Amino acid sequence: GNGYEAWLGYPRPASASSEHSPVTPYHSIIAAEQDEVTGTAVAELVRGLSSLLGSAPLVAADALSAANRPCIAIGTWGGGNPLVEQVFGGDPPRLASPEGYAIRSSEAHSCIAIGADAPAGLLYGAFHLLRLLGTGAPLEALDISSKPANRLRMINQWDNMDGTIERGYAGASIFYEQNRIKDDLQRVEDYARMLASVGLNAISINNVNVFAVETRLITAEMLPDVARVADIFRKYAIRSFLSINFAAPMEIGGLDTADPLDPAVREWWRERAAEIYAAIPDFGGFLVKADSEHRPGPFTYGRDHADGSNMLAEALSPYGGLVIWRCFVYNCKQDWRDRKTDRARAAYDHFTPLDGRFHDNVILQIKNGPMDFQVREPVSPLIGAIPATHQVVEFQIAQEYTGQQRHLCYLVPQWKQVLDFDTLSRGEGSTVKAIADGSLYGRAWGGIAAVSNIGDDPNWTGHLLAQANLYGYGRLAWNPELSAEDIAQEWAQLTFGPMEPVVETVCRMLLDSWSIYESYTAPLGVGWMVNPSHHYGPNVDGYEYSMWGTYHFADCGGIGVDRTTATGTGYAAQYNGSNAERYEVLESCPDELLLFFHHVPYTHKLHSGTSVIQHIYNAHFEGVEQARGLLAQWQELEGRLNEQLYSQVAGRLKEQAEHACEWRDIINTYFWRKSGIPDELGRVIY
Ligand code: BDP
Repeated sequence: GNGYEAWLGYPRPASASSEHSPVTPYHSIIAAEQDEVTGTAVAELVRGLSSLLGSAPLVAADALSAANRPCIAIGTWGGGNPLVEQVFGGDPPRLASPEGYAIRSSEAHSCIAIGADAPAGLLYGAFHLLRLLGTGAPLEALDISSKPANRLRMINQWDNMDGTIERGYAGASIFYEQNRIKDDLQRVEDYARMLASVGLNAISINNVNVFAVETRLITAEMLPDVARVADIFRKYAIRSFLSINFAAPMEIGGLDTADPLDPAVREWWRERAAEIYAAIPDFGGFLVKADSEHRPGPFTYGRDHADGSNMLAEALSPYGGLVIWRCFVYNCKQDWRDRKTDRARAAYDHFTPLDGRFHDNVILQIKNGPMDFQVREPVSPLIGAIPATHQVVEFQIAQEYTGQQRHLCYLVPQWKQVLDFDTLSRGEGSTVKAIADGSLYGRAWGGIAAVSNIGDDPNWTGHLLAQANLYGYGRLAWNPELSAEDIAQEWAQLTFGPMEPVVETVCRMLLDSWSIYESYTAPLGVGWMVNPSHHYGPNVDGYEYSMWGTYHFADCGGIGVDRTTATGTGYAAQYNGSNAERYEVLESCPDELLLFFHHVPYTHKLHSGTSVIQHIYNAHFEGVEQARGLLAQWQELEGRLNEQLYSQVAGRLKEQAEHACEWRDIINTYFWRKSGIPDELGRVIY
């Protein structure tokens, strides 16, 4: 009742009268294999069915008497489950992935069979079937096969060992307290279920900013505890990774350098790798933030990021480990008076010259936009610009700049826009998703990573509806072709039960929410009008005269960052062909990114026909009305869902509507003062 079960509660339809009620006749499970992950798959089926049926299903190793049909049979091809073999016949579907699965129903055998090449596929197949049951989908004539589009489907925890979470908006860490890994890891196990249920297969368990204590996670002192965490994730077919501190050889190794070309440093990392793999044989590898925001890195020694990552890759390679190296590298001591230095350029400028130099087990992780997870940014031009390098795209599920899980902001539509973007890097059809999944350039590794939005709040995400972002991220990482609408609907059905009008209302609210948040915050792609450091709430000049490279350049004449080649920073030229032209030229630049690329007078007319200044006023007034509308829509549902869930969300929506007013008034008044141009409708308070 408090949201803890998230989308895995499979609520037994209260009103059997509901036309969609998922009444399942499947009350037994046949599973012949004994391995750990298959065991998890069976246990999940048992849990899900128990709650849907109201009583535990029977589990048996071989075909049961006819009286126990209909049943669910689950097993790998050739794994000895007679029913799986009968249902799929001698020629099972070719899944072309150890994580793929097939589900087929057979009336003749009175059975639904889940088959796969390997146990991980069975786990994903089991969750798929539960999703069908939980959403009340028809079960006759099922013939499904599915495999993940992306090989790496990763979650990044930004948890610190003192129990805090960098950019965490839902309580404290579920992994750590008082500089130790917790003794009780029940919540970690429940989290592993959530991640596996949406198909995620990798996790880094500590913040990318690795400080003193976390540096020691790779030492004998802490590895037994890390192994306990990895043991849990392994059951759910999830590989564990650690973020490392590039200066670890000095900070904990007693060396006087961390130079990646120094033989003693290389040897030190090899020894660490040996030690880690002795404790965790299937350890995933390292996630690295280097030379970024005061973190150490190879630049200190005059080396580049290929030298740095290759050194770690060499240490991990005997064990099949990966180095996931972040491209969030920029100078955070920029001077705002220098209009030619542009933080947006940095990732591309640093990494394109290195293409082709990375070892096979190095993957570059690229933030979706060139700046930093703003509500609106163009797609990072680095994606597609390093064809000879493995790359994964990084999203932020945690709503750092999108309302911090106090405001509703369903991010799946934003992520879809990124994944569908055509980079034109190899002509038309060079979409981000085809680059991320490795197919466009024939890369062996690729995928998607995202910063988690969970903490130890009872409902995991603070705002209950923010669970939809975690759910949607996983579903999209598995299959980027799913629509934002379908994902929203699935999530709402699984969370609240497949009943109207709850599902319809929740979906509408989710789908409208990104645009609502955008409309009352920083306008037209300019970003950054937030309070420094914690990043919540409006602050018009908070970052304007600081060193972080995050400016809007508003003055009495106009606003926006000139990133054109002719008169600006030249960032727009990092795009290919017609993308570059579209952004360079004022007339063709899309309204929503106008101020990201151009500095324009307030009177500049948008494609919509409205002037920039009037658009700012209008959008902020409309945004507030729409935020109030979210609350009103939710209030319509009072009495139709669990009281605790209802009031959790109502509380957040009320706060959102109030804070939206603060955004509106501060932003609008600021621009009136800057521009001296009043609101045509006379609404703005001076
Ligand atoms: C920014 C966050 C900062 C992170 C950094 C990163 O404000 O806390 O450490 O990104 O991604 O969004 O490394």
